Amino acid sequence: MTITITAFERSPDGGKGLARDTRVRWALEEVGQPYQVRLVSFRAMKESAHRALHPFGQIPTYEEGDLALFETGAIVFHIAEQYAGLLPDDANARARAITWMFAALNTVEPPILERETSRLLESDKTWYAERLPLVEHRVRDRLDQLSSRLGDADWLDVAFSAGDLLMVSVLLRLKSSGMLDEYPNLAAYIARGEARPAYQRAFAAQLAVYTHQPPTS
Ligand SMILES: N[C@@H](CCC(=O)N[C@@H](CS)C(=O)NCC(=O)O)C(=O)O
Repeated sequence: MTITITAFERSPDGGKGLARDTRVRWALEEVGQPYQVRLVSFRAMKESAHRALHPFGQIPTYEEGDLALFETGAIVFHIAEQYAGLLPDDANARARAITWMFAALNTVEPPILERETSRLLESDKTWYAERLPLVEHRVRDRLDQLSSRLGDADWLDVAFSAGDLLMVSVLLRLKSSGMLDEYPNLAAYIARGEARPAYQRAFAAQLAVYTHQPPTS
């Protein structure tokens, strides 16, 4: 059955791979499943046809036969359940990998997103300079904890899993912040993720969408 995902027609990150379709592309590349991409504009994302797939009018979505999914975590989990390569067979190791998926999206990503939102939408506010260090402190708290837990290991559990895929994807949001320089083991962990051939293919595919389009006036 053909798998179709949605992605930005024009990603606001200019092809840095931070839009969440990259996570889904990466998961599909890891399990070796071909997929099609339907590009959507910001306007189309808010229209009823897309909202039927995604109630919040966002990307990515995932369609496969009668099944339509939204929420990257759920999509990556579905892919990991359907195809071998992203979750271990051992029941306990599998449960731990799923735990890391939730940890990436529920515990580590929120302060990182808060920092991004603050920088993007609040920099003109009088209280911005006072608030940003507080927000960055919350990010560092999580990075400290994650860095301690990872230690010298290559991956969060025994072998690369969907938990690492989501954690690396979340941490990549901080790449341009300079904050990761304080955590050499996390920087190396992200680099290991980025070096995976499946990530490289996913990154190249999302970048091609951007570079193949003429710039807007
Ligand atoms: N929790 C959702 C978040 C989806 C999300 O924020 N998508 C962004 C792109 S990465 C989007 O569509 N933004 C445009 C908008 O919200 O209007 C997920 O993980 O899929």
